[in-house]
Amino acid sequence: MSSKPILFSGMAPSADSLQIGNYIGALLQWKEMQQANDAIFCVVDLHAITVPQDPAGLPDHTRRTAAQYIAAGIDPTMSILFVQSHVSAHTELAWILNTITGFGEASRMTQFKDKAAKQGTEAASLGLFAYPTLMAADILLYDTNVVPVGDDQKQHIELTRDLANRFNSRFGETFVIPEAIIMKETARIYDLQNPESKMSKTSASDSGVVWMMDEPSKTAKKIRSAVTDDDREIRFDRGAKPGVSNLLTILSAFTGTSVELLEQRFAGRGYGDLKGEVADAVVSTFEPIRSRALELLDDPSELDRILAVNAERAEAIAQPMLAKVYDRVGLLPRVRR
Ligand code: AQP
Repeated sequence: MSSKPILFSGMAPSADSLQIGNYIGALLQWKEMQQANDAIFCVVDLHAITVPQDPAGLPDHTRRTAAQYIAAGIDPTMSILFVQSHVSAHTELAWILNTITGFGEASRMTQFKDKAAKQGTEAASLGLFAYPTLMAADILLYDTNVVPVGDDQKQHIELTRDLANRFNSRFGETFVIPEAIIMKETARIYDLQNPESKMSKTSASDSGVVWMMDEPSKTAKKIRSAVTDDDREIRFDRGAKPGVSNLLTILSAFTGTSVELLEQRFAGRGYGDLKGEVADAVVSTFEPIRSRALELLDDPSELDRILAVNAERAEAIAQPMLAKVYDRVGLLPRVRR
């Protein structure tokens, strides 16, 4: 690696396609940041199994997520793009971090409370509870300087920093303290049918989610059916006009035009025009990404080869860090015969 800052980020393979929020909130930024940083992008499959999931679908979800990273512009020869479970140091470091994490501080993580509430708190797993320490391990293994995340992840990065500082002061200087790069609230995309809720891969209903891997005609139809309001004015107002504001955010992200300029351009025009332009912008961006991802998925052994090469690159950094951590906490090294 060079002298550039080290960047780490990831997404969970929790569906067979990424959605438009993942693209705007993560992939688009990752693609821009991979030039100025030594970037490491992970498909965090071990995070995906912290909630109920279908084991038969997971390998496919994992390959499809990796293919979509590449198709959207992540270069797996420049950046490192790998699957979390392929590098065992992640779970091994997570265990060490669990031993220095307070039960009380882990209990304060709001994402756990939200995700646990979705499935009934009694049914929530210990794995879901320990999600933040696995995430801290993902980040700390690579001497990460920057972690681009949505603002919902801010608390997890704070915990990661606390754990790194705690470990360093208890066992000696070991970890780099990472900084969060918090994506702007304007980069948050809401469900098209329920514009008060965040768009999610695992939304209860499919009708408000725009998938990167959907057929263009399906995508256009969904956008044309987006919920708006009874008013006729095209202006950004998240509180009063969540649907229209969401469409403006999407169009702004896909065209690089500011929301203010879009408001001026659409003055006096109807919602149909706005939806039409959003649909055109999304379809023309997603269509080549979808085709490229399908091409990559047509040759799974080549995709697996890329992931294997990248797992080796990741392991070459992670394994020495884990060995250092084991040494610092006093674990007796295994002698290889
Ligand atoms: N609606 C969104 N708007 C902006 N950014 C979003 N991200 C997700 N949804 C939106 C960003 O995409 C990345 C995905 O991270 P993840 O897969 O680990 O989990 P997530 O944030 O919980 O994403 P989903 O799509 O909602 O997945 P599920 O349904 O599995 O929980 C993050 O960088 C996130 O900020």
